[in-house]
Amino acid sequence: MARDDGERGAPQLGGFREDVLAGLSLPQKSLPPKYFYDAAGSRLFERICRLREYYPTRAELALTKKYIREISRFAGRGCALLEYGSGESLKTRLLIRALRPSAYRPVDISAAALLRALGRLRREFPWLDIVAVAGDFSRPLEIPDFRGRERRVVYFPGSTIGNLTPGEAQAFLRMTRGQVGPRGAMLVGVDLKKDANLLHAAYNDARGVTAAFNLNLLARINRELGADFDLKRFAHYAFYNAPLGRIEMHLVSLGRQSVGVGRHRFGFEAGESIHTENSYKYSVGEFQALAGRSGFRGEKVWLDRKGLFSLHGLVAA
Ligand code: SAH
Ligand code: AVI
Repeated sequence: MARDDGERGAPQLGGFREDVLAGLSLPQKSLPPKYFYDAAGSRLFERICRLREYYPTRAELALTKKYIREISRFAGRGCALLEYGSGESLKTRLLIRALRPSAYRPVDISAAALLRALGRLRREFPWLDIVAVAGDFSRPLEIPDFRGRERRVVYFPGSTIGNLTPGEAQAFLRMTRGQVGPRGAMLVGVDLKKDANLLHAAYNDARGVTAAFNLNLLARINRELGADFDLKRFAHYAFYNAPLGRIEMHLVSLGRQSVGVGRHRFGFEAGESIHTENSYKYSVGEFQALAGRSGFRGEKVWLDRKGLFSLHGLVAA
């Protein structure tokens, strides 16, 4: 497995500490969602994907199964496949079976999730050239041996693009447009706008797995940065912000308190929150317009039977 720590060999922990201290110093405290995914966070996310209320994984899996022939005709058999935020590479296995890519390059910030996926992929596809890259896709990454003669296709499923702001999503799409070149393509999974009650349930599951996923961020800061967050004094809070078209996740302080992170202290008023994640929802037209501003043209779009989730096939404009 290749490891890319982003800043020329700087350890990832440096970035984590700086980002946490900077985020907790803002008037609206906030933490980047990429830090959810340590080994425990990746496991919790995999449990979220199997929850009754969390429809995106099931809907995307179902539409991928249903349209796999069209999807593989669009991407082209034998292409070189690069996946961002691959996690457990669940839907990817369907693509690999249908596409028989010449190479597969999964990229994820969670080394633990990548390693588990890698073992399974190697057993199931012993013929496939796989190099996993542990790194942060919000920074330039070196992808080993991706620029051969084959068509290059980037796969970005799961609506992970929704965790970026529209501006960040546009910059990310521009970067991938450069990576796939003029003959290349992109497959992007995008969660659709829908009834706010359905959205609310998906991010407030009855078993509290999403709450545990959210709170694990504080547990991780305690573990890795020597902080003293008292997890019982923070509560998971998620709601749909309709004007901005996004689910917001927060951790709300249950009382007035002060928390230490290494040598630094941060005060919290009762009810004050740390904003931990946005999950943007797009209509088909909104996402195609965003892709259009990023050097792509939306050529295909596949939806699940209930119209909950979309998979966009983008080509270079
Ligand atoms: N693609 C999978 C997982 C989606 S969860 C699916 O569809 O189910 C989001 C994934 O992106 C996680 O595995 C997480 O570790 C990864 N991720 C989040 N931010 C990242 C970043 N900045 N760089 C690389 N990987 C990231
Ligand atoms: C990875 N990402 C697309 C998930 C989402 O739905 O925004 C992360 C998540 N957060 C809470 N539940 C799931």
